[in-house]
Amino acid sequence: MKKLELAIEGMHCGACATGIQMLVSQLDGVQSIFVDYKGKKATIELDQDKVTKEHITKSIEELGYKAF
Ligand SMILES: [Cu+2]
Repeated sequence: MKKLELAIEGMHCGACATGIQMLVSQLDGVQSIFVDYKGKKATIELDQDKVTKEHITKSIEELGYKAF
């Protein structure tokens, strides 16, 4: 299991953070995610054999935010 921190741009309220959390937590291989709206970042625990950082950032970008 790997811990990953992502910076997220484009969130304008707490609901944005919750929406990202809900989406990413449903991805196969994601063990946990916490999105910090004020800190503009996400902390994710993932199984590297099942999901890549690229897949997660792409999913977040499809919601209309920028993740890197
Ligand atoms: Cu919002």
